[in-house]
Amino acid sequence: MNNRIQTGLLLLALGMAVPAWGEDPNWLMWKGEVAFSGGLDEFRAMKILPYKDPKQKRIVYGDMRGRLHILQYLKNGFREEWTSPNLKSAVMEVFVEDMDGDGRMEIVAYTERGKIVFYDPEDYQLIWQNQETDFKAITTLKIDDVDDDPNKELVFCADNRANENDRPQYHLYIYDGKGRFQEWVSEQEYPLVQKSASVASSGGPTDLVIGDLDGDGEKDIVLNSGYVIDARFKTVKWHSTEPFGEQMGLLDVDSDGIPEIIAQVSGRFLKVFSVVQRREKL
Ligand SMILES: [Ca+2]
Ligand SMILES: [Ca+2]
Ligand SMILES: [Ca+2]
Ligand SMILES: [Ca+2]
Repeated sequence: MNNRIQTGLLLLALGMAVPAWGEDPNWLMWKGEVAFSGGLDEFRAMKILPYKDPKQKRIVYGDMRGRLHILQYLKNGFREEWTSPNLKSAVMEVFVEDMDGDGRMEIVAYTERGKIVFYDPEDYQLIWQNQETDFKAITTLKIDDVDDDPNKELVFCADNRANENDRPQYHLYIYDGKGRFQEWVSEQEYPLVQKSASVASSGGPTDLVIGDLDGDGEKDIVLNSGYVIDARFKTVKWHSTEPFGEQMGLLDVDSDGIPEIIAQVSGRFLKVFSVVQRREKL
């Protein structure tokens, strides 16, 4: 989760107005012509798409039928400017990031069934997509710079079982954002085990956040299944027996210079976890 979204989540939690991705708060108001409302600015599969001409307003979103859409705001409202080919399963999330550090943004999206695509936001050409056979599913993905090279990385959890009939095997992956190759995959599996009344069900982690959670100067990857993994050395820093929540943000609530995990459970309630103290902070 990037800092802007973390800030947005916090402000939302505090009941304050949420700025639009940290940019000009009036941006989303379309100068009074059209207003976003409800949870739109929290949606993961919808982003504002900057344009060379800042007067041009565009939005990119992915739908659950597997297509990306780009809307352009003209005088009288939105016009659909482009639709992607069918990506074959629900779009989980859309990002607008400069993955290779060349100063130009790319549209990055991933689907429920494990397809990752990069599109050029100027001419809408496909820049890259992964092999269809790579993954059975991707359950969460974030973009951050977690190593020494200046490119951004894709950090994600994916089910890489070979056959549909095998049990799911959720591993953590790091892909280089420029070369778009696999830099690392965890040996360990990271399932999310959820216990309700009597049954325990297992799936993949549904959220991850990245930050230095123990103050050693190295970024850590937090999976909502309860794992904190050093992004450089790939060691497990903490395994909480309790999952953290469905959605997470990072905030230093006690001003010791090290952020805590703010986790949302049951769709709205917040818990705070300290990685330093390896426990829920009460
Ligand atoms: Ca770029
Ligand atoms: Ca990097
Ligand atoms: Ca650390
Ligand atoms: Ca702290």
